Amino acid sequence: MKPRDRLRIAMQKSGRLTEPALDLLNRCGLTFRQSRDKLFCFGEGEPVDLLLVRDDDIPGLIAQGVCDLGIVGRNVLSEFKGVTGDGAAALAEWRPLGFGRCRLSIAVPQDMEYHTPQDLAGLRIATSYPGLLNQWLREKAVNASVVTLAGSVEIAPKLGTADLICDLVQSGGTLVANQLREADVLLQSEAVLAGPDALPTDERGDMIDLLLKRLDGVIQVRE
Ligand code: PRT
Ligand code: ZN
Repeated sequence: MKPRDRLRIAMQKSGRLTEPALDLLNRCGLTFRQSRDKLFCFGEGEPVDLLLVRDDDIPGLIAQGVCDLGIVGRNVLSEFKGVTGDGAAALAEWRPLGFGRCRLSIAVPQDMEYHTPQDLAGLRIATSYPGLLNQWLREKAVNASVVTLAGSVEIAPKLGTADLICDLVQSGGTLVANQLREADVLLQSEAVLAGPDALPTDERGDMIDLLLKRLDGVIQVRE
């Protein structure tokens, strides 16, 4: 791939992370010519542009070198790293960003007993995070079957396609509405600045250093 002289950051086009991510970049002194309907947002002052995509595509875009950095949930980054193995997965979490907080949890029907992960043996667990769930089950030496669903995971027990779920939880409202309760936590998540393990050594590397310094200032002021 041809080296680029402008930094390219991938972020969610439309979703929970969009507004807070833009707000954070603005507070780092970065402004963009707004073209929200488009894929690309051109930076006005500094040589930094945005690529607006689905959050699930962000780790892959960084791994392929299409983007230098990305703002994405730790849940999405960790799932990508686990599933793709090494090589392409040489991605790092450069900074936690303090928004988009949630957790990836096991949730069981309200009347099901749960004391330890071993209680899940032989059961079917619906999730959109098969990589993280399988890793956790392996660590806990539990033999359960993982049912991968792209969305609406919380209705799987009611539909009978799974016995319980492993999904993102924030307020817990979705679980209550579906007669489920949080039983165990696999991962505490928030939005993170993701990038390659080794940062570029050209002008883009200098730009990333500057951005990290500004981010640290902004995050410290907020804490
Ligand atoms: O279109 P695209 O693929 O980009 O968007 P998306 O629908 O996949 O993502 P989006 O915008 O829903 O979430 C983006 C990121 O926000 C996630 O990857 C998480 O890192 C973070 N985040 C924070 C959440 C939540 N909180 C959250 N509550 N992502 C999803 N939820 C969902 C959860 O899946 C469940 O359905 O909200 C429901 C639970 O919320 P509570 O409050 O009822 O517990
Ligand atoms: Zn998504």
